[in-house]
Amino acid sequence: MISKNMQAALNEQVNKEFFSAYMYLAMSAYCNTLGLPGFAHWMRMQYEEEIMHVTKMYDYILSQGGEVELKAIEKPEKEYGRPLAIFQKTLEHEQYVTGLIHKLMDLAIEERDYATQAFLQWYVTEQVEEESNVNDIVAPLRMVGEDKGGLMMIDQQLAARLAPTPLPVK
Ligand code: OFO
Repeated sequence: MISKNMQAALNEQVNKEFFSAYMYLAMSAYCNTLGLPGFAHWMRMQYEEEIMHVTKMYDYILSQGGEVELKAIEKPEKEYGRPLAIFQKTLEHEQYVTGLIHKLMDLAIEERDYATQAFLQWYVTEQVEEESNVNDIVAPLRMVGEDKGGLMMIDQQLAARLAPTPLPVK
């Protein structure tokens, strides 16, 4: 069982995760317009990953006898600048989401809600991975700058990103 307060906070996070998915889908479309199919693919995989984050939280709310309330999703931007700027924006966004997850954890600790603390631990670990993955892309992008050959090489590497493992259907 979760408190009404925790239920509201988790529903808010579901909405934020949906926004993340929406933003990465917009970034994917934008990368296509830049002629960078590997970047577009990476963003498309990130979109899938965010949908998985949404679904996992949605399932948890229901498993705790809570009510899911889906809210309107904010419109993402359409353009994100050059490749380095796209991934800098991605890093900033993931750092923001990490902060949100930590706030949720603070609430779970304050409420002595042990089940939600255990549940959120998965997201805490996931955010470490999310930030590290993006940092690993920002670094070479800084190095190559606008060099076409360098960007093409990174594009090929990003094209190799695998799809996230699907969650079991409830
Ligand atoms: Fe759901 O981690 Fe990214 O935003």
